[in-house]
Amino acid sequence: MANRPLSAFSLTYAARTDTGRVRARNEDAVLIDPDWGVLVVADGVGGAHAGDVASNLATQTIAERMRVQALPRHDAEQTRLVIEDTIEEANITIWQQSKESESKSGMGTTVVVGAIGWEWLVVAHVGDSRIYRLRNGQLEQLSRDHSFIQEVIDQGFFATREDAKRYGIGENILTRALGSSAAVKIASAVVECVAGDVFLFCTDGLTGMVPDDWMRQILTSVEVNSLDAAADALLRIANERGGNDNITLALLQIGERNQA
Ligand SMILES: [Mn+2]
Repeated sequence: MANRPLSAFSLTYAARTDTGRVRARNEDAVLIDPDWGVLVVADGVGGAHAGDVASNLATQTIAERMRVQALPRHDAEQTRLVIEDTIEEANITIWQQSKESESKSGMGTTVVVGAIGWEWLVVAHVGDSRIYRLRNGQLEQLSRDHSFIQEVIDQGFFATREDAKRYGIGENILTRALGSSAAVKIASAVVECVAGDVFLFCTDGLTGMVPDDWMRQILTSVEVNSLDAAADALLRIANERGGNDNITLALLQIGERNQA
């Protein structure tokens, strides 16, 4: 493991995953590895009972690959490409296993990944799990869902998500997922980090239950409470508002600059 600090900033992590109040099983998966500065959240879908197999394959494959191959931390663009390769490898692994047994046939998963560098974060995703950044009290969604509802909005058929829902467009149709074919298109970006930023990686079991402005308020309270308190609050409110789906989140707080 690295002796040098991964980042110019002190970093704090928190993660939670919960079955929610309706589903019998938790098919989400989450992994945070502070030693390697990596966060992964996945939401398993489809298959008979293999959604959790797919989501865990995604988090484990990505984490293992990170541990054997040191990320080029000085080079954001190189790191972004390594993260994309790693997600492609997870995709192949899930896709192959889905072909090998009947019980895993059709399994797939969303994935969101964050990998910290010196003064930046690489973010990457496939599917409708999301990445948000809180900065100066503003919550910004950094990812765009790979879902049918997002697509019809982007194509101009509806002005807002609420309009599309009123028209009967379902929210659960993914246009991209890991494991559904041998090749996958990944969305990725390099994001500069500033002291005070809070990054949220989460599944739709959180965003479908908790309005953005509530998430913003809870994440803003991190300044006075702890990151763990914010993680607990987000989970609790998602459950209080119905907990219709598995709820999973990972938080990364960019603290003060480390003293040289
Ligand atoms: Mn979900």
